[in-house]
Amino acid sequence: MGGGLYSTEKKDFDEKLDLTRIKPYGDTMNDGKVQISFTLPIEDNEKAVVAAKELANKMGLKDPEVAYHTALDKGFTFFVVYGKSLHSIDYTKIQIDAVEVDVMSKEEINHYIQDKIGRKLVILGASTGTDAHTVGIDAIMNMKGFAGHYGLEHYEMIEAINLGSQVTNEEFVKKAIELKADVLLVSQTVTQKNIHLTNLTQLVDLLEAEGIREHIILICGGARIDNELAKELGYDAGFGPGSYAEIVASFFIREYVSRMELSK
Ligand code: B12
Repeated sequence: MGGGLYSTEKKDFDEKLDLTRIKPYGDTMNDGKVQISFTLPIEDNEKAVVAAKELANKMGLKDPEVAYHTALDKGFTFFVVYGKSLHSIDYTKIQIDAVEVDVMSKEEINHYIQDKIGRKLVILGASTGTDAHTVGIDAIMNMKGFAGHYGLEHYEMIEAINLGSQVTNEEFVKKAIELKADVLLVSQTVTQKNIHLTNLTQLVDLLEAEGIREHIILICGGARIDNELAKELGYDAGFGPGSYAEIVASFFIREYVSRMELSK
């Protein structure tokens, strides 16, 4: 009888999860199987396939196989390579500086602002600098929100003003002063040789020069932003993919109230 439900046959693959030595999971635990893709500036032919395997080997993939290759243009070939990563990491040693938020519902947020602050909070947001990506800031701020989560414009106790994209830091700061904003939300899709990181720090410098940095809760977000990076750049918090209005609002209302209490 073959290996059925009651089989005692020894399996020829690993089944044990060891968090101190985790590896990619392909077909079975710890097999290290990964798939990577890249483009090489060479013609698509048999020699190119050997080149791609050799490169994958140097990247630390054992027994690489070219699963797919196609010419992108003259002199350019795209590859998908499958192979076995030899490396592992100790997951138990990883420490991250994530924003710890006890997420409230929209109703709880409105009540919290009403009870503890007693007025609407003014939230000003934009995609700043040259950044033309608006979908992220719209997801957090616009009435309909994102993936079934209403945006800040839907909250009665929040005055949400979304300036859209390509707003210069100067315009943004001017508007923040004019509207007496309590919270600034900056969306930034970090692209093109990190120019957007420079733009983020320039905003901090401008707020400091205007003497309003410490009176404002300054938050940034975007696909390549996390809390650690945001703090390094001088922000109070940073939010990446998977963020929704209620997560961000739960953070800034508590932050606002704790600052109010500290200044008493
Ligand atoms: C749509 C799009 C565009 C559109 C934007 C139109 C518009 N009105 O927004 C256009 C065509 C203009 C565009 C242009 C460019 N793009 Co584009 N674009 C995209 C695309 C396809 C989708 C982005 C998107 O809308 N995501 C959906 C939103 C909901 O996700 P999100 O932004 O991450 O937002 C979430 C979180 O990050 C967070 N969040 C975001 N902002 C904020 C702000 C705050 C305060 C908070 C709390 C949270 C938060 O909450 C959101 C919801 O969970 C992505 C690829 C992809 N599939 O992601 C590329 C992508 C972002 N673009 C890219 C690039 C390179 C460009 C260009 C530089 C291309 C070029 N060479 O011209 C230009 C730059 C133009 C410019 N001046 O900025 C790259 C960025 C690469 C990188 N990160 O290293 C990507 C990843 C494509 C790629 N794979 O190469 N793009």
